[in-house]
Amino acid sequence: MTTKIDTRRRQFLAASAAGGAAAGLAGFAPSALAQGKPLPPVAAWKDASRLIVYSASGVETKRSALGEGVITDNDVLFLRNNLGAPSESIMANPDAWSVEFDGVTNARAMTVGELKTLGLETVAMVLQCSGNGRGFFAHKASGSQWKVGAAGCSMWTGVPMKAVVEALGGVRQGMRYMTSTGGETIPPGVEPKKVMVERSVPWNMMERAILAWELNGEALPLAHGGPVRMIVPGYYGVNNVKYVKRVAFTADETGANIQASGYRVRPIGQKGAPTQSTMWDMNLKSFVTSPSGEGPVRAGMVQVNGVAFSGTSAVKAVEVSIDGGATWKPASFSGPLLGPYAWRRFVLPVRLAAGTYSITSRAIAYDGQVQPELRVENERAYAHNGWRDHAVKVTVA
Ligand SMILES: Nc1nc2c(c(=O)[nH]1)N[C@H]1C(S)=C(S)[C@@H](COP(=O)(O)O)O[C@H]1N2
Ligand SMILES: [Mo]
Repeated sequence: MTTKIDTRRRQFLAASAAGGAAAGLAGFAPSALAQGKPLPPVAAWKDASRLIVYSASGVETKRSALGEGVITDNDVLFLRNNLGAPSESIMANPDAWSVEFDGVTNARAMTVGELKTLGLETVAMVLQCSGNGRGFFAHKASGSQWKVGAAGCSMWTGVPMKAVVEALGGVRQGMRYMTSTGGETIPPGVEPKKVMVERSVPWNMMERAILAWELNGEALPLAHGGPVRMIVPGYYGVNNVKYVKRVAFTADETGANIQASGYRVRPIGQKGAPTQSTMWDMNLKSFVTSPSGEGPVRAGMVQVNGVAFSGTSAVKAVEVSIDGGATWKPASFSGPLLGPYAWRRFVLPVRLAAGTYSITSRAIAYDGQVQPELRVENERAYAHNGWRDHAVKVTVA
């Protein structure tokens, strides 16, 4: 895994060279009420007009709200909770929040206040739910029917896990996983293992992970995991455990359902099992954000704009098609490369006459991978990166 990280860093260097407040617990945002479903109280401060609310635990960013810049702002970043968020009271004194560390030479707890003395790093990272794109599958997989916006690219600031591990005397021999536990209260009468948010990733992900307390320059809100959150850049959303209360280096993966049977890729109709592939690294993906398909487009020059990213290999190039994939043209990058885990913005100017178009994009990575045309059918509708389903249907008048 160490060599993998090094490869990733080299790809990043190659890519650089080549490229150019909380509104109060009770307040529901009025514009959300107008749409039907209100924003959940924990996210009432968000911009409801630019979001799609599926439920209290699933809120998606509209395609158009992903904008044209690189950074996804806090007020439009998607929200996903597997369990009800903890009480706002844990945010009264964020520095007093305590995280227990285990599987290290000197296991002990540390407050956020102490973590802040150990190191500081900012990483630009795509946070994406494993089920982003589920809404394009035909088999009605359970869960929010996300289209493209269960993803955003933001700046996460905190302490490198590596510095924390060093302060605790190093990882103990034989520990193969880094296991993080969410700070939710388990509802009474429920077996903890069934609902607890506890995720294991390969132990040496601690070399790139950070414990973050800031999001895009603001104190990390409870909705996104404040007081402190595990951030594993390049990995799917679920591994980025919010309000983390324990980080343990463990010999085995956690037996919590969310790891053992949840977030496992398997054929439609099959149950999840630990032998199936788990949702760790994100695959290569791109999609168009503008035109968004949310309204008509005027004939003339149009800047086709979108995002491209991967958790395994840097994006080398992006191609755009305005005829549903029959022909492709190379796009150029329209934004800076903010590191190996950020997404890259691309643009292609096209002249569109009146008519209908299917506009889509496909990314090509440094390791030679090309974003596929089709989704891979699977029970929980995870990891959709097929360019055909992600196309935007546009009417030009
Ligand atoms: N403690 C905790 N962490 C969690 C979750 C959760 O329910 N509880 N959900 C996970 C999932 S499935 C996703 S996609 C991301 C969503 O992060 P966000 O709500 O900040 O967008 O958080 C992950 N971390
Ligand atoms: Mo997720």
